Amino acid sequence: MKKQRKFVSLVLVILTLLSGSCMALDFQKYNVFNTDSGVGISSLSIGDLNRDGSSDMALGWSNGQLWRLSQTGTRGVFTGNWIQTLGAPIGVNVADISGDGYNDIEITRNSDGSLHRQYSTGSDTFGYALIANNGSMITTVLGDLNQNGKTDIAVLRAADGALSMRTQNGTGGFSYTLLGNYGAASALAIGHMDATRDPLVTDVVVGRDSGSLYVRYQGAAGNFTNQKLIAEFGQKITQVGTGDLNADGKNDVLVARLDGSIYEQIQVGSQDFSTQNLIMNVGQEVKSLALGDLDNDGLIDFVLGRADGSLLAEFQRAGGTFDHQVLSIYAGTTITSLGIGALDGSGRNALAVGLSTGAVDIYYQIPEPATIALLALGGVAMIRRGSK
Ligand SMILES: [Ca+2]
Ligand SMILES: [Ca+2]
Ligand SMILES: [Ca+2]
Ligand SMILES: [Ca+2]
Repeated sequence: MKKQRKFVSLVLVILTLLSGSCMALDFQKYNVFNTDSGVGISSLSIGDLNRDGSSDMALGWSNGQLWRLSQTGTRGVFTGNWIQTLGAPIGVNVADISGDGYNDIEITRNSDGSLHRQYSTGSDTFGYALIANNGSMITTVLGDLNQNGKTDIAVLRAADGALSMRTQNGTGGFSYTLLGNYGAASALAIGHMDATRDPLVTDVVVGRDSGSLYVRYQGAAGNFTNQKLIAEFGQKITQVGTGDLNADGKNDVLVARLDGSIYEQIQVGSQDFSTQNLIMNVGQEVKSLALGDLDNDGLIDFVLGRADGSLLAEFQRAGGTFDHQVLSIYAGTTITSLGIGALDGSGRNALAVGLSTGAVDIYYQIPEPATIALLALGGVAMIRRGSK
């Protein structure tokens, strides 16, 4: 009798899990790191940094320390290593920018706009150099900007909107090119923004403080003279991102305006982003934004950190609609940085969140229903054997 009740309750648990998972995605939250007290996380970026094939994280601290967190074989457990200190809040990006096939760390220092690098020199060693000094705060994005398959650096200086690129020469050096000036601007993204062209052609998106949104299209390799005004938003564009937001195979532009309005500019044809939709208004400034497929259904989602510390996920569904989910509320805290990537051995994406309190939290997807059912069936079989 007792064993039968156990079996029935197990079946009920399975049914509950299955029905619950249809509505909202469940996440398992781990606090994986904390800085020294009083020091915040200013940035994070995901990528393999110790050449073992598993993704790690570069972390920037608000006091300028650079750390790397390496994934272990256990979900939610990372090893932390200090790399260097640059004395002021820093931004970090992980990608191969030396051209040897291994990920490096690109670093920007907010106080003077200086651009630095730590090149991977071994399984867990790095070599430092200053790349350039830009004089005041910059935003940078990494991507191939001259159609040679090697990752370059796009640089936007906030104060005067000077947009430049540093293209890597494949042996660790960079060539500098000024692309244009935008006045005050800090929203920058890159992407393949004209689907009629070769996929290697990457374009640059700039959002100005005045609210103007531009795409600078790449013509011949590394030539960005062709600029198009896409839309006017009437107030500061705080964040931009690129990705296919309606599953038609063409990249679109996601825009966050200072008042919390989130828009999409849909690519409707070659160099044509004339369809604009307001996706939502979150009512406050968006402090951080990440695009990626957070639920592994093949459709690009986005996650944002609102000024009041709310962590919101928008899951793309068929037809280009979005399911809204509040993942957490970090009251009184700024969500400074977000990253989407595979951060355990499950092969499924997770969300990494960097906070002004100094904490780094990771939201892992709980196993999908099929996996739960298989595990549960194993459990049922064991109970049956035991009851004989
Ligand atoms: Ca690794
Ligand atoms: Ca390149
Ligand atoms: Ca699209
Ligand atoms: Ca998705």
